[in-house]
Amino acid sequence: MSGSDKKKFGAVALIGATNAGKSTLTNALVGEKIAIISHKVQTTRFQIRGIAIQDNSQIVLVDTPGFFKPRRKFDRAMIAAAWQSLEDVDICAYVIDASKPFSMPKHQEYLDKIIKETNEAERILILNKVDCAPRKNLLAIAAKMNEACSFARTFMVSALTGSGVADVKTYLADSMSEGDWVYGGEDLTTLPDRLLAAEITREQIYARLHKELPYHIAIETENYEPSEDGKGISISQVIIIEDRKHKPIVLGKQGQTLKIIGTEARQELSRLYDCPVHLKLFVQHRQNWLEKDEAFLSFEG
Ligand SMILES: Nc1nc2c(ncn2[C@@H]2O[C@H](COP(=O)(O)OP(=O)(O)OP(=O)(O)O)[C@@H](O)[C@H]2O)c(=O)[nH]1
Ligand SMILES: [Mg+2]
Repeated sequence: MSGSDKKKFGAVALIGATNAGKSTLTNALVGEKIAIISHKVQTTRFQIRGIAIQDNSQIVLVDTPGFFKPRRKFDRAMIAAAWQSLEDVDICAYVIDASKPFSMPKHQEYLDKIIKETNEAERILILNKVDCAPRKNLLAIAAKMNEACSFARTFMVSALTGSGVADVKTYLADSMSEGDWVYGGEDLTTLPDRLLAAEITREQIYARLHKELPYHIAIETENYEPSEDGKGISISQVIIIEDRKHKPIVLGKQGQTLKIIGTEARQELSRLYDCPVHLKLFVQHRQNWLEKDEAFLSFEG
């Protein structure tokens, strides 16, 4: 094998404020939807590893819960998962929503911690959402951020349109170290199917239910097995609500809201797995559930 044919492997954490577009960018780099996305804040609840391949490199992309002011025990576990991602990655990519008004003090707080927590890891800066940010703002943001922290590179991308994403992927692939691939060439994520299926339903809940409600809801996949005819997958899930009052809202008039959530989730799962999917959803009340230890999704893949 010549030098340039040698396999390369490494990991990259995407961190930053909630809603910056980390999950959208993870999916764009992987080339498939493995992380759920929403216009609401606090969507990603635990580390999700996506796997991308470019040339001889296998890149593990660690998508993380975005930073926000934690209020509950559950919130604190989410933020801790984001910081933990820096423990074993080669590159820390700090992602910013460049279309939002820029506040250096807010970023400085995160940067100080990033500098402290990234021992060996290289730091890169990604200004996202350039499709709706004025160009002169981008240059000013890049200059201020680079004054505050030494980034090896700064990228300007739109994870939504894909603009600039290929440059990031090429840079990451080139930066990986020589070494065997840890995952199979076909693998897109380390997320178990049951958990991915629960996430897809949660995404529909974020899209359909308003205001604060999605933050008080969790999904558990109770059953995931080949369907009786052997041609597809049969899934049943519980939508866990913390407050009894939320039940009629999740169900909707004559169960219509739940029906739409189920249909959309089933279609998405069927597309992802490329086979028919039967999905049954139940709603269950568990008081103060998000304050309990078993609510924390401590999956490590
Ligand atoms: N216009 C535009 N919108 C984007 C872009 N990237 C992401 N978004 C939108 O921004 C919102 C948040 O995207 P996510 O990928 O869920 O953000 P996140 O950083 O993973 O958020 P958390 O999981 O809460 O930390 C969604 O509505 C996306 O469609 C982009 O490049 N341009
Ligand atoms: Mg996310």
